[in-house]
Amino acid sequence: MDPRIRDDFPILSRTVNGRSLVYLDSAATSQKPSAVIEAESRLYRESYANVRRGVYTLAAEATDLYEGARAKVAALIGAKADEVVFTHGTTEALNLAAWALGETRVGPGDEILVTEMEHHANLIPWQEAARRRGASLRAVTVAPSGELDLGDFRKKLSPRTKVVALVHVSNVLGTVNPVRQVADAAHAVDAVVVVDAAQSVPHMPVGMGELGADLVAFSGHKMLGPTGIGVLWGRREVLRELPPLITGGEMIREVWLDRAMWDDPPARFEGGTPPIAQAAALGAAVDYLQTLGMDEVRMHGHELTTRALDGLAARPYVQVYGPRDPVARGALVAFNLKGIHPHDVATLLDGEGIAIRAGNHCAQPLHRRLGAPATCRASFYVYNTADEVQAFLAALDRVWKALG
Ligand code: C6P
Repeated sequence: MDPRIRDDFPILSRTVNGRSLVYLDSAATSQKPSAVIEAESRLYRESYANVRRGVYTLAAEATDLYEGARAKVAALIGAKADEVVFTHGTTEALNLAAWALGETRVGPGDEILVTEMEHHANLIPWQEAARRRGASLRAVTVAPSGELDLGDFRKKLSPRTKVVALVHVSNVLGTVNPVRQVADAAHAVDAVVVVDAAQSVPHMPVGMGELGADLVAFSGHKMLGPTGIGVLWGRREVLRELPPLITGGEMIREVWLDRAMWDDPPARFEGGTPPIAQAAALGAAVDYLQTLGMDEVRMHGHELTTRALDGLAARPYVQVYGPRDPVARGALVAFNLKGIHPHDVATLLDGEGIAIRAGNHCAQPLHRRLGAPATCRASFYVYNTADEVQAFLAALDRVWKALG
């Protein structure tokens, strides 16, 4: 990756605590290039109106930008535009999936299968669906290697399984799960496959055809786009059979006083005024990523993660979580400094202008399995450099010297 792209990200030129900012928390949310900031602001300045409602010029322009963003997202993930539902983020997309599948596919005695490495966003909606429908929730074990225990998955998958919901890339372990393999087995028992792609779509080429899932969720803000917009992609036949979670304006075909007829997807799932400027900005983020090339984005993440993993492995005071092989990983590493609380590590790094995340990363059951209530996590994106990884590793040595 050409390091000159850093100039595209205004925030990277600021200092934090008197030092140059080293932002290593892109798994939480990514920074934004000027093109994205400008696209959002331009829509408000030049073409702002509500979408899909007005016949006047501004409304048509705003609608074109909104629908244009949908087409760009679809192209990025190898999908058709009408399979892309805009939501407010991964969490909302997964709540929609869990609610709608609960209504249509899950009943008393059925099972929903998740994994122990799920972010709460892909766990709690399924707990609720199971509770509401009198079904049970089961979880595939995570092996000590940080990978899914596929033997356990095969054992737990049965004709009672109606939904298999799993994360593509774990936001803690970095593990890249074999979604295709899981999906093929799940489809063999007629289960619907839902994938949380919040940490994969921003970092690697992900084609919906090859992935093999039925519903896939991700967020704009982790892929250089703004907050407040996300995506639920669904196979056309699957989306068509699902009821909406949010009802109201613009998601209906016809309304009577006592009933209503839903519109077709994606409009069916986009009740109310959608995130219009955010969609335009997400379109700009997709353009930016496409210009870099998703293969290049993945390679860069892989390079930095390899450096970080090598550096951490060389430090006996560090415990790393997740697969050792960087090829089996997304662009993030969770770790602990032995005997030191992760918040202390993150606070001392912040003193040097280095931003990492510390905590349970919204994955408490996984942390319980790891035997660590919390971890530190460094995550990388297109604007990070090898020098920053080096600065981070050197700062860890100073933390260890101070507190170890
Ligand atoms: N993980 C992290 O620091 P939202 O907040 O809806 O955009 O995304 C939720 C979400 C769902 N699944 C995975 C795998 C995720 O990583 C996230 C967001 C952030 O790890 C914030 S907790």
